[in-house]
Amino acid sequence: MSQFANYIDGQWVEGASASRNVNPSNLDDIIGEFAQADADQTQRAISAARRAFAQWSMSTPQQRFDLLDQVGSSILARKAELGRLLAREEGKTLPEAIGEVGRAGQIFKFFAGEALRIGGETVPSVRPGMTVEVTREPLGVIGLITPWNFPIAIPAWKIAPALAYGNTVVIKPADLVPASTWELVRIIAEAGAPAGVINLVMGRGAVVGEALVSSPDVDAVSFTGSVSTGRAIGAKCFASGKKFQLEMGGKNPMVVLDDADLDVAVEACINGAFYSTGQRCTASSRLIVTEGIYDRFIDAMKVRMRALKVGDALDAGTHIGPVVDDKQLQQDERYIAIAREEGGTVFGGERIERGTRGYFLSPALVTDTTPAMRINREEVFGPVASVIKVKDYNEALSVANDTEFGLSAGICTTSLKYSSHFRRHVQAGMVMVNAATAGVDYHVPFGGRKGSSYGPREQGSYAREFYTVVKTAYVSPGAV
Ligand code: UN1
Repeated sequence: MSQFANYIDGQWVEGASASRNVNPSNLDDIIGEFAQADADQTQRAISAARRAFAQWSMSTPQQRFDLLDQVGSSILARKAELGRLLAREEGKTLPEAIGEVGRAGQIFKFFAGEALRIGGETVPSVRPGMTVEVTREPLGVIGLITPWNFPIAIPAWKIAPALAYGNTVVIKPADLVPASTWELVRIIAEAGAPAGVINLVMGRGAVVGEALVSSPDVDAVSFTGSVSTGRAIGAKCFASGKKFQLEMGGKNPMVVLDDADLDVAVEACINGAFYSTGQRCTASSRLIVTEGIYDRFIDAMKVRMRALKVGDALDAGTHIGPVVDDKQLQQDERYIAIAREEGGTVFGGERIERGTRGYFLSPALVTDTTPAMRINREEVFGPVASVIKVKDYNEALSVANDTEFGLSAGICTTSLKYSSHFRRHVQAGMVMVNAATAGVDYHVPFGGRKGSSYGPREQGSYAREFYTVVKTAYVSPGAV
């Protein structure tokens, strides 16, 4: 069986121990043994990143462009193979996984260009003879902590801007799915990143994550994951004076109005709620439907849901892969049970047997729910969507905003009036009109409001807000 090592200061280093990466579609398929770093090894990675920062922060935009562009090309050239690995370790379907790898490649291409576009401003001073110059500088050593649901795209959208703007990186991928990030780091190393510029420390949050957030040598932490972990990380970063950025949960509403095109609405809801096994922080988990279309919508959803094939992520024709692991499967089932106890009616949501041992769950639609029920307040992170019936647009909007989250929101309507009003008044970082709440572009800002996010946006040119620091210089010609 393969052994996958940590990458520290330009060297592959065995971990203090190892952990097994298992295919959730087939528990007999072991992807490999992955090194587990301890606090000491994590500290060595941080020190290496600190040493490398001196040079990398002074590298030319051309050097950064060349590295990131090469990484992007290598990822894109290996899209099919890396997609297969990703589908095997995480359980999203092969087309979804290949799509995610493609997105990672494009992100590196985008940030290669950004390295050339850092720029700055020169502003006339209010004082005679003085000039003011506003520039951006790299921040330092960035600690990255990434989740299991996008094992290559999320590491890519944190590593690429970090390096493009002259920072060095220590990344801890999710313990459950380290293989895709391991391959990504190998690609970056082989593309010629100098020793210490990128470091990989795999292992548990309580050990590696803890060492990253508490080290005084880490200047900033970018985290994507759950609300509880994110808040704990934020508190520790604040206490040790680090800059931090948190992308956390969602309870994203999808409003379906009477005037919606029914086919468009059903497709958007099926995709947003159930694709990628609903394991996206952008998933449409609350379907808010006005009464005139309600019955037709529910009937059409059930017809579409019956036609969805749940199965092995690698099988052609699978629409929904397995749940990522046993713990998540139990959480999905617990929420389905809670929804029933609170008065909901559940369609689907059953464990399914397939030819292999895996975590297969049919998609669940919970009707007869009210906004106060836990199924409408807490993130499940599985193929489970609830439906809330409302009278009209106004009630739909107020239910949509009745949540502590604010990541993504959608509306299906043919009305310009309602779609315009919704775009302006829904409290979310991203709004989709006649499209799923999940599945975003790679070159525009990503992030949410309220309890979903903290700190500047990720992705697109907005990423520079987090990955650089601004310097304001006052320049006088001196005595003339
Ligand atoms: C998408 O919907 O395309 O963890 C991306 C997540 C998000 C990424 C979603 N950070 O689900």
